[in-house]
Amino acid sequence: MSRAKFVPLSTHREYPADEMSERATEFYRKVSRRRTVREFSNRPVDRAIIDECLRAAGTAPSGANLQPWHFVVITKPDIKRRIREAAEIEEREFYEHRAPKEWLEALEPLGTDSNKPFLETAPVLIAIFVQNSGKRPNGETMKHYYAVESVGLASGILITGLHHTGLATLTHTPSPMKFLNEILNRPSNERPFLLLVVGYPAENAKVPDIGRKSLNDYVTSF
Ligand code: IYR
Repeated sequence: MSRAKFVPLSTHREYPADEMSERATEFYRKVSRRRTVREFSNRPVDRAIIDECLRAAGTAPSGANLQPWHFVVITKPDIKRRIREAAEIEEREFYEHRAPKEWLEALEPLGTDSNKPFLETAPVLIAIFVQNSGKRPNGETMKHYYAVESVGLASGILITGLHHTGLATLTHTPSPMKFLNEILNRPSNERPFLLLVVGYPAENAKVPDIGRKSLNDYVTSF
């Protein structure tokens, strides 16, 4: 016999058809204003806002509802400095030796390099970890299914929530990021997924002049 327990779906809302298209357009307009920002102000951000956005992230769908994510919120200057130092070591290696020419060419329009001052300037860093396994209540280890996909979905909601709130983000992926486990004291079943840089853009911040594909370039229909 199944041990599944069901409750009525009480949270779904339906809207009149014209309101549905307005809502879709309004949401698209809102999210299309998001830009990845690399120049941050040092203005502090209210921790309660970060927590609320993290609550939103925690609503993401996940494989078998195992919610295989962990978020570390970093605001302490000495921890940010250690992360910057470790990230820049990896990034120098990446830009000077490890990255194939093709990769560097793909990055050219973004104007990135191995200097990561935003890791200290921005008021908040959120290190996002994937838990490849977890613990049952009895302490046994259990596998997490679609863990990476699930954390990707949660991260997308987090980025969208922060943008909706009026904050800017940078999805930063120094590679490899194992140093985050050491600095942040995370266990070995957790793998760093993303280092999200969060804050207000610097005054007169600039972003690369790059575009987005149009719908026809990334959608086919049957
Ligand atoms: N991690 C490096 C390189 C980099 C890689 C990708 I893929 C980007 O979209 C942007 C940068 C860096 O952060 O500079």
